[in-house]
Amino acid sequence: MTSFSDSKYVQKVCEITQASYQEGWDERNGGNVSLRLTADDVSEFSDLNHVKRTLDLGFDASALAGEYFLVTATGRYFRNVIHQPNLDLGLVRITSDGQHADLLWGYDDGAQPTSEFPSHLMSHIERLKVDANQRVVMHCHPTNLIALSFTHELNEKSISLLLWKMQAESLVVFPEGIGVVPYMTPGTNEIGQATATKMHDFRVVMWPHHGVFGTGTTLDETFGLIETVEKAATIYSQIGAQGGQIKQSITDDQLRDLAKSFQVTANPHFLS
Ligand code: 2HA
Ligand code: ZN
Repeated sequence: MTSFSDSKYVQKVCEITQASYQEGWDERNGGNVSLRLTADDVSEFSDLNHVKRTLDLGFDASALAGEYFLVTATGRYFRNVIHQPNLDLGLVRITSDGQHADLLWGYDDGAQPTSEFPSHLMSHIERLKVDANQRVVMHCHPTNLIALSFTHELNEKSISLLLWKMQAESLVVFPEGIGVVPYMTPGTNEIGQATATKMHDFRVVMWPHHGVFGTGTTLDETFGLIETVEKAATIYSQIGAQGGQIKQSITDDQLRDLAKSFQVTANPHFLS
């Protein structure tokens, strides 16, 4: 029997948090990640039989009762996770009443899950309704997307069209576009609910003047989604740096051709 510390799950969360930090998206304690695991996934590990602590969730997560989450700790730094995963990560199991989480591994020096854990769980619940393979929620602070939330109207259609037109990959990677919630206080159940509501239609949601929430079936896919959104926002920033005059761009018709060619369905509310 292997120890969970040596698992591919811990390894991959270490890799992704470090990559996100290197991108500049996780200053200080910015950002958080959760990876959903099933009883089957964790059954091979010998060191998960003891409940170390029980944590209060502060909302009803009964839709996820019995599910496991490997999640970053509150106040900890993405920069450090790779060096001390047993301190900065924890594996929890949602209790049968949905009100608590049993800690089975990690948070060795007394840490707690991220302040955004309710938001993560609410997004997991919502994405699972549309995709049974939903596994990952990732929050971080990509600089150019945040900048865009100051200079551009906070309108899902126009931001999605803008990001789609910044590079041909965008529409292929997020054909549903990007959701946008109003500016709200982080760490609250209210922003969690607003984000989760958007997750019914989108896998990626902008938090204006703060960052982004991305979801997906794997850590690589979720990271790649955020990476693609941020790349498009970066190109927009660079256009500004080159004077801001757009002389030619991808047209709506070319977006339609792209969708057809890559067999994706562009959000019909944004591109008819
Ligand atoms: O984890 O990014 O939004 C720190 C944050 C809160
Ligand atoms: Zn944040």
